Amino acid sequence: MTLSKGQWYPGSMAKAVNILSQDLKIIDLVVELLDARIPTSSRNPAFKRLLEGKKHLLLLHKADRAEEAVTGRWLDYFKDMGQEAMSFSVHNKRYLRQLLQYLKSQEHNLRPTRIKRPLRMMFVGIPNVGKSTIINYFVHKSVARTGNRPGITKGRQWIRITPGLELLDTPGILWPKITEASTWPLAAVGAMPPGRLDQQGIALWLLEIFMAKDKEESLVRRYGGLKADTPENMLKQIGETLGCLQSAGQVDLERASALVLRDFQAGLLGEITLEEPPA
Ligand SMILES: Nc1nc2c(ncn2[C@@H]2O[C@H](COP(=O)(O)OP(=O)(O)O)[C@@H](O)[C@H]2O)c(=O)[nH]1
Ligand SMILES: [Mg+2]
Repeated sequence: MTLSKGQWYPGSMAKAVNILSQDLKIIDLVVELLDARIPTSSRNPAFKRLLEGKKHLLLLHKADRAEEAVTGRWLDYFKDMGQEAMSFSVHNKRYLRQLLQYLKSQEHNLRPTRIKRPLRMMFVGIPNVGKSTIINYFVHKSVARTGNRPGITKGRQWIRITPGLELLDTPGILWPKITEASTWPLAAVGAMPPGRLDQQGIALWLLEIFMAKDKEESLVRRYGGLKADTPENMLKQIGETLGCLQSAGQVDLERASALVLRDFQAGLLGEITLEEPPA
């Protein structure tokens, strides 16, 4: 499946890159959010180029939805690549403490010695990866907000997190790079508008991963006893259990697929990581 980004996202990628490059001029530290369930597909490779020369932390966000052991392997992978990375979830205070600790340590490492001003940071990532949620957390925590100042676009604010650290209240957004391999992972986690997607294809792909990972237990917990040998049969059984029937008594696989995806996105199917680090 090859698709132009314009079919999925408003605005052009070139414009998004342009806005981000402007913002980056006044930023010292960039925190790039990835979805811990799909670290490969949720990363736009263009960020890497744009962030060259900047202090750059990767956050494997929504770690509460991913398998902890696999997230650990991803962190090892990034460490081997010389890229700083941490796991994160807004639902776990431990992660919040770790991130704050990291940011405070950077305040001292990075603060320019000659020009005394706070360290300036921003969050970047693809749509729906959790940027607003994490910024809102800091907005509520913040000790002060400072309005328009030279170097900052009208309508934007710096959120003072600590005396030496300010956060831009507007995230940097790039659309994901949509390839054949990334379409279903992005769709599964809800990072693509669902409208024209092949829901059945995505649901079957998801069920196949649950089966390959021996995680049928999570499905049974939600849908009751399942005795299926293939993703197709599993989807059919789930449809029967949920009463997704067409008039002729056939299972409505489209509706069953939509419900499986909804449950997965609502976190009702347990923790699962859909992409492993490269071997
Ligand atoms: N499970 C989980 N969901 C999260 C977390 N952070 C954000 N979300 C959810 O992810 C969705 C998208 O978040 P949002 O902040 O709007 O993403 P943005 O488009 O990057 O600004 C929302 O439904 C959030 O509730 C997290 O740590 N764990
Ligand atoms: Mg947002």
